[in-house]
Amino acid sequence: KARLPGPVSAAAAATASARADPAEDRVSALSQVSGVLGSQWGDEGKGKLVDVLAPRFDVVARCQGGANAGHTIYNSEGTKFALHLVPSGILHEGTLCVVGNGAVIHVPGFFEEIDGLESNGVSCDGRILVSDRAHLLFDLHQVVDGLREAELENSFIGTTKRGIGPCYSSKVTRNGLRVCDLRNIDTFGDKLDVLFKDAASRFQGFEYSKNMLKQEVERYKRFAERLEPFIADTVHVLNESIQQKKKILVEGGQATMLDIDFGTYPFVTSSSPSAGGICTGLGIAPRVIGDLIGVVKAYTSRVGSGPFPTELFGEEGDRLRKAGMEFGTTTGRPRRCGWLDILALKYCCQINGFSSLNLTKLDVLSDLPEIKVGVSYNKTDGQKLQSFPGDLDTLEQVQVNYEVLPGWESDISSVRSYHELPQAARRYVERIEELVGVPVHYIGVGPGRDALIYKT
Ligand code: 2SA
Ligand code: GDP
Ligand code: MG
Repeated sequence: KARLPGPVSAAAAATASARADPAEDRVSALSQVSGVLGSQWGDEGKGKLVDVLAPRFDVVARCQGGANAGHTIYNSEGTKFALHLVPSGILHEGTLCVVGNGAVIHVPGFFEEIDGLESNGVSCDGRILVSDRAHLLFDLHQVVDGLREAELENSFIGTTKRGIGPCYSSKVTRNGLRVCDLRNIDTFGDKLDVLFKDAASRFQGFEYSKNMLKQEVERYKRFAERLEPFIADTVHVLNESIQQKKKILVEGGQATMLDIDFGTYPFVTSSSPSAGGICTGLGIAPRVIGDLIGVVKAYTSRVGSGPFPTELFGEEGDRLRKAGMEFGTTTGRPRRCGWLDILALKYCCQINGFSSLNLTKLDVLSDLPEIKVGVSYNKTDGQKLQSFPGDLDTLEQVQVNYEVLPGWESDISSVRSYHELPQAARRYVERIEELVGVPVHYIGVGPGRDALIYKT
């Protein structure tokens, strides 16, 4: 059975012993329920921050998305881990990891991920809870994802083909299967048959036979047994933990610009990666949520299709992609790269009410003689837009107004304190703070755990 957080908060103990360091004090001061959310189009480096903060929390919880997410973290020995559904607190023994009701679970992929972690010496036993209310994502959803993308031809979304959209579609259609359905395998087959038939009636290329259904049910009988120790009423566990003054860190997947409501629809994911997704995806009340940290790359990347006003093409884009090693953590796809977009970032800050920002990958800009920042958009008629447009036709045609800031042209990857950063780098950080109106508390200067500056 999974180990629930004990009566004495591990995070509180760690907090007490960390008091001597003012940077650690900042982390210790984070609210009982805090969150780390993406504030661009994903891959800002959320996983790294969660891994760094996790020792100060009792629980790390995912509230939305599934194995489309790719969170790359490194342990203190420099071993790389690419996490998908498992929360980025898993490397810290004292942290309980929760996958909430708002996430979608591909059970075979989940076990593959656990097996990979275990073979790298990370014990997952009793350390991960999966919500009984979370929806199950089947291989058939992944097949449908591929068929949908093919059908869209040139206007494909550029999904990760992990079945995310089709699984959330089943959820909203109300014929989806949930983790708790694994406990009643007798009716499981009938329910799964409905999903198979749905897909077969919608897509000509979808193969389906009674034998396939039978095989899938048999497979899931075995999975049900292995999954049982992970299954919990996570709404109860999380709310009890809150009552017991345990600290909970929420790990967002994807980002607000990919949010089903606020993102560049339809080029979005099918969940709510912004603040609202925390309540619906975990079953905790809005009033318990305290600090939300927005993670923002010092430039911008996007993987998949859709508008990207500050995108750089040719050599400039290639340079950022190479320096930032911008390739999908889940699919390996090259990420599109461009300048930081302040209008989009301000929009994300409004939606989420970030208390602070983690500016990541500042080191990637080190070679540049000058750095551009997109500060506003003009419409085709020359009028300045007052807010981030919801209408894609408008967004696709905007002209971005840039501010040009001097680069620092020196390696900052070993800098560990804010005042040691070159003046131009500090100017860049402070200009972002001025433009957005939210303080930058953390600055990433490399992928490793230690490559983080606490701006106090
Ligand atoms: P989906 O698969 O239905 O969620 O795809 C819909 C859009 O959401 C984007 N999306 C992502 N964007 C950035 N990073 C993601 N995770 C992986 C990573 C992506 C990868 O960490 O690199 O490996 O390619 C992620 N997941 C979903 C997706 O590109 C579509 O634009
Ligand atoms: P996430 O999805 O937001 O967790 O981000 P990903 O893990 O998909 O992508 C971020 C990539 O940047 C990963 O390979 C990280 O190891 C790396 N990274 C994170 N922070 C920094 C940083 O400050 N500097 C550099 N150079 N790399 C970073
Ligand atoms: Mg990622």
